Amino acid sequence: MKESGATSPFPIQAGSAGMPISIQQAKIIYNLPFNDLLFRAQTIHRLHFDPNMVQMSRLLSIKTGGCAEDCGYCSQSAHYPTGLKASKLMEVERVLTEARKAKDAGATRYCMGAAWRSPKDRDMDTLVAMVEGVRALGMESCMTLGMLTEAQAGKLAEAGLDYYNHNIDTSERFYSEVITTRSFEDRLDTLATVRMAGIKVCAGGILGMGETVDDRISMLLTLATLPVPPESVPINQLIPIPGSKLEDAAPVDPIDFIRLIALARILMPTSHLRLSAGRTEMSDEMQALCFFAGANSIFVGDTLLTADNPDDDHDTALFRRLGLSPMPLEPAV
Ligand code: SAM
Ligand code: DTB
Ligand code: SF4
Repeated sequence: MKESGATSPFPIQAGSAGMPISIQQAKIIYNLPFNDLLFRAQTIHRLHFDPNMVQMSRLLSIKTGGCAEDCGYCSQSAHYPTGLKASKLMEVERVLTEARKAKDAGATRYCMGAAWRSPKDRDMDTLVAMVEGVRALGMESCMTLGMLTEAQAGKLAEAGLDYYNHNIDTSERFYSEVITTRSFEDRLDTLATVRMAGIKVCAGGILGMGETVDDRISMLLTLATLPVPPESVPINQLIPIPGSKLEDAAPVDPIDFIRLIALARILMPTSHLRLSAGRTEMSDEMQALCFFAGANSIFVGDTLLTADNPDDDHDTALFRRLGLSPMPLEPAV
């Protein structure tokens, strides 16, 4: 049996690294019969990854709440009455205690997030100590701190920061519907600064904020056509936060979500694709289809930054049911 001919306008590798793809082509791929789309995504996935291995990251909010930005989805923005209590930057030892626990629970990457528009220079030494401490534990380090200057990115790179997370969140067109205190261009500028500093890039977005399917595809194309595509691509399903601007946003159709994961895998064949926020609302069957479509990374542990995530027992059982294993760290070169 072969893939239905009428729906195969492009070779299986269309859109993979080095082959530019238009929004029209991406839409045709996105709209393929579901089985054809997933078959293509899984075929590409297998060229680059062990299909039964999933990378595990653990998040910690090192500075929570009171953020000056007005991101409409966020529990931590000072612009919305979300009821979240703000706190100061955590002490290094507390962060490292939590990182040790995450390592013992199987996470290989430790992601530290701060509710900032950008870090203050006076906090850089503390942040550097956190990165050095996490790396000394033998874990990959990741930070997400908002916009960075070249000097700040340089300091984090020198400390050994492996990844910087900075999401573009949605399409350029829809961006200002979600956030007004910074621009899509600001986001791309920071991504370029991070790349120039030699830090690996983690950049993705959120589905379920009221955007169209075209917005979602456009977001993926922006990521896939960066001068170097992100090594890590988190795809979040909106966790509607009571009090936030997007508290009543309509949920994403699960099939649309899985289609987008498949398209992301086809457009960014060698990136780690993370099934990020929103897994508590996804059935095991939906997550299984996301893994089949090419997702190969998750956040583990019962809390993301401020919101709930499936607990370890649930994920362990899910991995057992699906025959998945934690992806080991690649040996450092
Ligand atoms: N302040 C930094 C920044 O905005 O880059 C870092 C932290 S911020 C919480 C990291 C990312 O988490 C956001 O860019 C967004 O994509 C995701 N996120 C935040 N709140 C979310 C929610 N309620 N549901 C889904 N994803 C969310
Ligand atoms: C990403 O794309 N998702 C993570 C991480 N990068 C920093 C954050 C998800 C946050 C979910 C809402 C919360 O916990 O407050
Ligand atoms: Fe602040 Fe980041 Fe939340 Fe936006 S997403 S309000 S920048 S913590």
